Amino acid sequence: MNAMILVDLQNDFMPGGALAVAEGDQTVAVANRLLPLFDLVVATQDWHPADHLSFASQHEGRSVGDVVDLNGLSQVLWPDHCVQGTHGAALHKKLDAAQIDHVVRKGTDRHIDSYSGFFDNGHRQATGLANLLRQQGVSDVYILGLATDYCVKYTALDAVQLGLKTSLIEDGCRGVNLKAGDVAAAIRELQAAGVKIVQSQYLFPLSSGKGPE
Ligand code: VGL
Ligand code: ZN
Repeated sequence: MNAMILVDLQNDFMPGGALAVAEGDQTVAVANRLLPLFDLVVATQDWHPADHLSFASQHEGRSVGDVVDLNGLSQVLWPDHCVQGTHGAALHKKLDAAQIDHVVRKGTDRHIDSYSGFFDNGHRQATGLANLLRQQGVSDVYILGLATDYCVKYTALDAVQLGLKTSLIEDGCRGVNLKAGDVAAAIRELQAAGVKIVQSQYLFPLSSGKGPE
């Protein structure tokens, strides 16, 4: 069983959003084109309470981009984003929602961030995504979305660690690049961890054995 994991294709990560990722909206067409290929499609949604402690606004004297200690974990401070129930937290309206089988929400606990779709940043709580994939007999996951250097990266690292055959669809991802080179470094780190880096044009049809793979 193959599953597609769509990471955080939400308005706040799109151009004009609160935590805009350059060209973030270009990932949506890639997603829509690929969705029919998959047995199961899961979308993650960053889903924060309004007072989430990853927001710089919750820390007096701190600014976006600062790094603080949050309950023993290093935490980058972000602008307020993906607040539960807001337009910014909604999935992009052009994403073909009819093809999404499950939505997994993360980052709901004020006290800890959750970049990965599987676990919070301290690996303390699971979101249920691993159980869902196991129940459905998924062996292979293909990941795309936002942002390459944060939520996509940690979702892919957890997937490999869980024993899933994991591919990252590189052209279906865009990154924050808080520091120049962050995206390239994330790709190298994923590759070293055993994630296969693929391009969407070579995924069709998924199991033909054709193409460069
Ligand atoms: C993300 C920063 C904060 C992401 C979410 O989706 O990559 N990045 N929250
Ligand atoms: Zn977030």
